[in-house]
Amino acid sequence: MGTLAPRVGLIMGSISDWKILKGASVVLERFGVAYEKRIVSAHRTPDLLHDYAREAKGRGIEVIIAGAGGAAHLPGMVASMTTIPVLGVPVPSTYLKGIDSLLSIVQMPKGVPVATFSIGESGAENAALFAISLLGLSDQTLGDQLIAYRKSLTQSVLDASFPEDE
Ligand code: RP5
Repeated sequence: MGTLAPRVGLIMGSISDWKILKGASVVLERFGVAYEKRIVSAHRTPDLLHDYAREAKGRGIEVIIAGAGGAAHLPGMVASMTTIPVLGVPVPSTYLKGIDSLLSIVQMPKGVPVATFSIGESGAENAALFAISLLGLSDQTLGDQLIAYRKSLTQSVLDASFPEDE
C-alpha cells in the first residue's frame, strides 16, 4: 500500500470477504495505485460506515470499492453518504452463492448509483481495473498503463496454446 496518500478505498463487510477482495488489491498494486483497505460492516459497525463514507472525500479518496456478501448493504449505504464513485463487488455467499449479494447491490433506487460488478474474483479484479480507468481519465501515466495492460491481455489470448501442442 506504500506511503502515498490513498486514492482508492477498498472496503469490505467482513474479514471473510478478503479472500475475494484481495484480487482487487493485487491489481491496484500492479498499477502502483495507492489504496487503503478497511473492514467496514453496514450492520455490525454502522457508525464506522457513516464516518468512513462522510470523511473519505476529504481525505483524498477518489473511488471506493466496496465488497460485501449476503444482505450486502455496504456499497449502497456508502453511496448514500458520498458522491465519490462507489464500485460494488458481490461476494459469494454460502447458501445463495452470491445471488443475494448481487441483487442487494445492483438494485439501487434511482438517484444513488452503485456501479455493480460480477460475483466473486472477476468482479473484484474488474472493479479495481474500473477504478484505474476512472483515475486514468486525469492521470496520463495510469491511462497509458491501462492501454499497455489491454495489449498484453490481447497478446496472451493470441499466444495461448493447447496443452497437447506443447
Ligand atoms: C457480510 O456478511 C459480509 O460482507 C460477509 O460477506 C457476510 C458474512 O460475514 P461473516 O459472517 O463471514 O463475518 O456482512
